[in-house]
Amino acid sequence: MTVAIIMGSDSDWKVLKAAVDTLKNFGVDVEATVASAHRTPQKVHDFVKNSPAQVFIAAAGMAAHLAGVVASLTTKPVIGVPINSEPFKGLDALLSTVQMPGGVPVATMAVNGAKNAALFAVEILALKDDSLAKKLISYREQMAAEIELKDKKIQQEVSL
Ligand code: RP5
Repeated sequence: MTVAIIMGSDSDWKVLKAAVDTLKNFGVDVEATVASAHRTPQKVHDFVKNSPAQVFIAAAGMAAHLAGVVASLTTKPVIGVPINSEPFKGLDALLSTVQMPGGVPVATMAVNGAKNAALFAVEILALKDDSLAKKLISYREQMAAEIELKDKKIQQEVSL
């Protein structure tokens, strides 16, 4: 398994599915599990210590300590995804995830930024994988082409 996704609750899955889909589209092996820094700390510990993954994505909402705890257990790159939840709309999770003490970094994405977490993981893996690097270039080119199409449609609307 190349990328491991850990989410604090099954309620986070609706956000994390985008990360799994994106990684699969790039042909990257991925596994995903529910494990909570607060509710199942031993499971988080055992999972991280036993995982062969090269990159971890850790996602949680509210007092989101999961990514930080995962980072404390490994020297592999950890990408944090703060999850939007009531009543603070993800700001609580964003600050809990991003404000790591010096020495234990977490690469924190936007609130609900699961797709970018997957892309960032692919970028890390692509440093040592030419075929993944080429796929990333194609992905960016396709994205730019789609924007150009959208721009053409707007130009048509404007000139009507
Ligand atoms: C966090 O608390 C989870 O990551 C989730 O985002 C949030 C709410 O969890 P549930 O009450 O939905 O299980 O630990």
